[in-house]
Formats: sequence, C-alpha cells, structure tokens
Amino acid sequence: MWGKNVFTSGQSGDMLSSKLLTLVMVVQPGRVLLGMKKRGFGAGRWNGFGGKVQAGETIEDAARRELHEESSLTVDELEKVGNIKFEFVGDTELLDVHIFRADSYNGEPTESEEMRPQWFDSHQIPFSQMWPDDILWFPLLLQKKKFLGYFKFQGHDVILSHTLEEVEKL
Ligand code: 6OG
Repeated sequence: MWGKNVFTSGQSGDMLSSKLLTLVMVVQPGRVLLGMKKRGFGAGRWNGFGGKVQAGETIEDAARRELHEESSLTVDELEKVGNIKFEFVGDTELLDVHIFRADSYNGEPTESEEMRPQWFDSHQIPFSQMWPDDILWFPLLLQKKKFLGYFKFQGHDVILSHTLEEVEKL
C-alpha cells in the first residue's frame, strides 16, 4: 500500500523498488500555481506541490498534507489526473508520482521553507525551468485529460525514452 513495494518494472525488466510521491497542480481559469523548489530533489525548478507518502496515510491524504505544508493552501476537492513512473538510470528506485488537480482552494499561497509559490499564465508556463517531462503532460492536465506515463531519465535533464497515454480512468 505504501513504502517500498518491490516489483518487476514492465519497461526495463529489472527489479526496481518504488517510492510513492504526490504532486498537486492548483489550476484556475487561465493560470496555474507553481512553486520554486528551494531545496532537495528538483531544487531550482518550478513544480507543483507534493512529496513522499508516509506510512499510514492514503496517497490523497499525503497530497493534501504536502500541499498545505508547502503552500499553506487547503483544498476541498482533489481530482486524480495522472500517474507517472520515473526511472533514473543507475538508481534501483522508481519514483511513482501520483498527480492531482485542484480547481479551487482555500487560503493564500504562502512561501514555505521548501517552496516559493507564484501564479503563471497558462500560456506562459516556465517549461525551461521545470522537469523536462512536464512540457509533455501539462497540455493534458490543462485540458482536463487523464494520463499514464513512464519516463526513463539519464541524470536529471535527459529523457532517454518515455511513454505517455491518455486514459479514461485512473
Ligand atoms: P520531495 O523529494 O521533495 O518530493 N517529482 C517530479 N515532478 C515532475 N514534474 N517531474 C519529475 O520528473 C519529478 N520527479 C519528482 C514529486 C519530490 C517532488 O517532486 C516531484 C514530488 O512532488 C522526474 O519530497
């Protein structure tokens, strides 16, 4: 249910353990809230809000907790929109990222130790300062589509191969 479940990756055939992570995108008509990651994994990049699922919480609980910790926002409704698995060549751990969309929120976006929030016009998303996979799935997110993906990275900047498919249901 959480933590390190070992399974055989369908893509590489190697045994990889996986780590459950969340990512919440707060979307308003014509704009998206991103945070500049100030430290840790992905530091220096704009991203949604999220982090590791802890023992005893559901993925959605974790998504709400991380959103609140990193931006001060709370949300009434979170929609599950995507699931992307990331493999980094040389790492034995896959990142299993569960992506949610929130179309309304409570509170004011506030800077935290981890993130500096900022609104971006939907037509001016700063893809050059984001993870390189984002430019591929953001259009789906903005069109309210659901998607499944697998990305194989060399380092943090190069995508060696990927799959991305729109799905009816997650
Ligand atoms: P912490 O380690 O800070 O959580 N994340 C990614 N997000 C995008 N857009 N692309 C990726 O491509 C990502 N890999 C990880 C998941 C890390 C946060 O970063 C997200 C989490 O929200 C490789 O706890």
